[in-house]
Amino acid sequence: MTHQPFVHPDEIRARFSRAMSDMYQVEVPLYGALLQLVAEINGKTLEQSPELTRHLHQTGEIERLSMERHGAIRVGTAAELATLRRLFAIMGMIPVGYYDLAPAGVPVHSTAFRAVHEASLQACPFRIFTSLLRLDLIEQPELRQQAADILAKRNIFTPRLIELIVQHETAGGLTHHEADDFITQSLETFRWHNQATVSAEIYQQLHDQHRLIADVVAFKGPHINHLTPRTLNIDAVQAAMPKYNITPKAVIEGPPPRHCPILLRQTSFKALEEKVAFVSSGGHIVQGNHTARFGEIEQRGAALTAKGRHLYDRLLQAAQDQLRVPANEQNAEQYMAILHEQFSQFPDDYPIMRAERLAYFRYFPTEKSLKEPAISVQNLTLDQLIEAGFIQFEPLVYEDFLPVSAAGIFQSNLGDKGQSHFAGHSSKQDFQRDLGSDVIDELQLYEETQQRSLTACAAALKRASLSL
Ligand code: OOG
Ligand code: NI
Repeated sequence: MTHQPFVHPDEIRARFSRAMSDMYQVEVPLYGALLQLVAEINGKTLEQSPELTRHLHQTGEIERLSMERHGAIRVGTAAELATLRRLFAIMGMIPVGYYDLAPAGVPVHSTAFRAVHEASLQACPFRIFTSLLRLDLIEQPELRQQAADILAKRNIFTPRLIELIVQHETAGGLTHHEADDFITQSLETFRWHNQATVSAEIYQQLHDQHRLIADVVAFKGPHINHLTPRTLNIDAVQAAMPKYNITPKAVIEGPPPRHCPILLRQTSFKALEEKVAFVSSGGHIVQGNHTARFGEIEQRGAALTAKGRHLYDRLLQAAQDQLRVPANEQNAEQYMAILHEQFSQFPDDYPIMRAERLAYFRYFPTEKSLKEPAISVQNLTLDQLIEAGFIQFEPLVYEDFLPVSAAGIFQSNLGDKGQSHFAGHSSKQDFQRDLGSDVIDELQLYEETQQRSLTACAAALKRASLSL
């Protein structure tokens, strides 16, 4: 018997990411318009900034820029979440991080399925922010039970997709033919359905409890609710959106603009009102609307250490406390001014951020380290090697999400009214039990990538090791 080679998970992920983007452009044409705007502004930004262009070449990010995006879905049951984990594993996407959004008034908790090694991230950085609805936060017991019953009846995966997941688990990979089939079949899970699975009355009850609950419970599957390309200048895209007839949310989430970007800045266009058919118990169709799907953009910066993240969280909280009310159209300018003021306390210079251990970096051997006799560098520390021009460094890109920002994105697309927080306790354990595995600690991943780059520098300098 001849052995068919397996397709690399990175390749399946890259193809899946493209297929999702193609499908979403057809489903939500405004997302296509947003992509064009982002590509135009990325092009201009690169022309105007040779320093940024050099940095993107050095780290290889230039090659992943146009294919970079994330998406988001919301599921209703533990079984759905656990099967998604097995589905995403086929594409090398592993659950990283735990995000509890209940304190911000969104009844879900979430993880991000993504590649974890820098080489895989370089091949395709596609991530899916995946939320599990917390039915335990629905107040009325009857409605809670009704929602659970509706969810228990649906099956969000095609039979062939389940076969392929099992095939991957038993054989250890998918052949070309199977991978093609997998992409076609998995798109079915994330497709939009313009027919609800419930009557208009039940939809309304779910909606009155929380719009998000209706979005998860009333439909056949976890439709992709947005996709997000990476922009090099989020302020420019935000400002240009209205000219393209795209209405942006009031403020950009995350840190203020900086010379040395950190973490993640995000903004979105408001979710569209879409026609939905509801089926009454008598079997006739009632037309209605549902608002859930939107487009988003993100600008990524340096991954922060626990210390840097602590500082970020503190300054963001201080800015929000100072504003007193949630940021909106009326106070957007004031909020940005406050944010700017607060973040003057966060060093905006890579060498200082490195010296103060606020961010993670990747280290590269320079030309000089390849030419000079290795003997002269054996006893130098990392700082001395940098000083002497043997090693250079670049910030490591943040590959994850931010709970406060995510809540802001959810909120702007769910309408601003509604509960400001849920009292239920945070439950990473429950989430991991439902997922069927632990989530990976993202800081550990950044630490490992940073260390691998130091090990590569040590090898180039013919040294046994090199540490911070
Ligand atoms: C997810 C919102 C969070 C992000 O980029 O922070 C998110 C959702 O609306 O389902 O995608
Ligand atoms: Ni998003």
